[in-house]
Amino acid sequence: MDLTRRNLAAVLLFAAIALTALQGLGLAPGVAGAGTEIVAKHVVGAIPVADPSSGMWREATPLEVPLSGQMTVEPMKMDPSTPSLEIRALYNATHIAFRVDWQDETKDNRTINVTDFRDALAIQMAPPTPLPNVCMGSAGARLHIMQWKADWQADIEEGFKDLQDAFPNFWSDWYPYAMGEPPYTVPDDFAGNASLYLVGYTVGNPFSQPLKVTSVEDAVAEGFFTITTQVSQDAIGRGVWAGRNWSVVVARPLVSSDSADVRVAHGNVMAFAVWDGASGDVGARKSVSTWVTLSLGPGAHSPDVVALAGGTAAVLATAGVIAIIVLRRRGKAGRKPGAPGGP
Ligand SMILES: [Ca+2]
Ligand SMILES: [Ca+2]
Repeated sequence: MDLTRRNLAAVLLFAAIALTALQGLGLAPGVAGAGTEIVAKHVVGAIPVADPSSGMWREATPLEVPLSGQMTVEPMKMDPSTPSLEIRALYNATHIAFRVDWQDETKDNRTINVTDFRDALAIQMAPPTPLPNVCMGSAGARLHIMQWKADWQADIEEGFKDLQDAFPNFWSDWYPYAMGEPPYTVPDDFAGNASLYLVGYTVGNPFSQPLKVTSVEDAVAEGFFTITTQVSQDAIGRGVWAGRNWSVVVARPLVSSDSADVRVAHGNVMAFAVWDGASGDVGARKSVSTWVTLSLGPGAHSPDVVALAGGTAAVLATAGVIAIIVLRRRGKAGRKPGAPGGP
């Protein structure tokens, strides 16, 4: 019996050592931890930003981060929509990317009706000193916030949808100067003076743009009610909903020329929030984490030629895919039969 116990202990010890060694070599996935440190794994070459299911993500050690309701400011959310997030991070010479997984029973990716709310994920980052208020930062302690929005992604991948899609049998509609006949297509039927009736679109409000180039809003905040969309949008991402689970990747440059972006650095603090549209989550009504720390794992912290090429290729490939989708949408909706003109 003692011999059996010793053998069992030896086998378990050997297995533990072997697993640790394999994890260290990146040949086995890490074990989800409940700590407060996200260890970003360094990779050479492209990061699978557009593919949350890529096997490369298994090379990064996942961190389980608990969530709570938002009970600081109105409108509050007393209980979280989901109990926790699982977070992994990869970085190369030019970019860092986070894959965040969480349970969600519903795919809420349209916001046409006034009762529709989107599923979303926000990642906030800041230097550790001065430590900002985890709730949207504080004066002089700015947060960089990147919010992936399920409806923005749907606009890119499935085409912009508007009232005529939610109410296809409406009686009539009419706009002065609009091209063609109702139901109108936005923005193609609103060239020239007709665009004045789409005020947000005309003045460049990023929330009103029917043709989007990223599903992630790049923003800053210095406290409650101060979140502001940045002038320079530098973050990209993509989410996949499957098996009642969202798996979302958000990526940004390690070093950005945009002064509004926090510099990515070992020891930065990060926090996360998710919204479940079916639960009526919007704005401050969200599920939130506390601070965790970003750790850049061993690897080339400075650019090397191979990784630089890989990272740049990844971003260019993603931008290319988005551009093709946008151009196809424009091509399809560019001219309708009977429309006297078109942009
Ligand atoms: Ca949902
Ligand atoms: Ca930016």
